[in-house]
Amino acid sequence: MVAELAEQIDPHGGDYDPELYRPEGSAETVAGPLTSVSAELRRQYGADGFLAVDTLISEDRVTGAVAGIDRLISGGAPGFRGIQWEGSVRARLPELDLEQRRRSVRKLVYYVDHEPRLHAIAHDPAILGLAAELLGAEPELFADQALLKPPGIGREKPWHQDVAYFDVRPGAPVVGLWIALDGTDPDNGCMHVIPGSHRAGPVPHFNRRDFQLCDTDVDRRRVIAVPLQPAGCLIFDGLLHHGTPRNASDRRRWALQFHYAPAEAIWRSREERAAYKERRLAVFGGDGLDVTC
Ligand SMILES: O=C(O)CCC(=O)C(=O)O
Repeated sequence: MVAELAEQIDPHGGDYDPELYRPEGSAETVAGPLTSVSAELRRQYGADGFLAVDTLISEDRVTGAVAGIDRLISGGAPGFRGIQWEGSVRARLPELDLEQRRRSVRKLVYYVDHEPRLHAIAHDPAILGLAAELLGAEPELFADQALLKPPGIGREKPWHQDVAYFDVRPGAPVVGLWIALDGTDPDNGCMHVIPGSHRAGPVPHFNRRDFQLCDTDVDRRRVIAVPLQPAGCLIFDGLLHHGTPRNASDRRRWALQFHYAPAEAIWRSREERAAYKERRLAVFGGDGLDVTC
């Protein structure tokens, strides 16, 4: 059975200047698996706003994650509705066969409670331990995504700061983990970051090709690519400027993304959420009313 074709079709996208993703180098990776964050790595994370780890999870976990995503896309998890399709397949969607549909999904959201293999990664004690060390507090998972950027049609994710999208307690630290399930490089849309950009704090975002930084606010001279092998991971501060170019290759580029914040920074009531949202819109801009990363 194929997952129900809900109306979650990506409304964003558009042409962009390739100079926005002309890296001046590639990130150096830390050897994994990483079981704790040394003082030196913590200093590096504080200064750069990210750590790139060459191998964070096991090969079995990668295989299981790919199988889990396949199951979600194929409709094997009754009740799961978190699929967003690439906008460019809108007209052809009803005619696509299963394999074509797999190559047409842009992202999956809020799946951890529908797929045990993905739940196990997001709640792995080693990963929670790293998040705790970087947050300086007990972490809580508050957002989970799989970003599939299909070959040929996967669009750019413009430069942004993740906390511009999240209603967490204002000023609370947020750490994101972006785990590659395939080899990633600039051609298939690997992560690009601006080291140290998180230190300047929140920057206004605007609805353009997505909810994003203004292209003229991107410091193009300091862009670094973060190519990763499968099981590699970018661990990054929620304020870090980052983005990914389109997948111009014929290769798959699947990734998981998990966001953690201190438990006390997660909203627990509608009133609390409304207050956090109001503050977020005041800081990052009113275009961000109903955005998802
Ligand atoms: O995986 C990507 O292409 C971009 C992910 C990202 O930065 C996000 O969704 O916030």
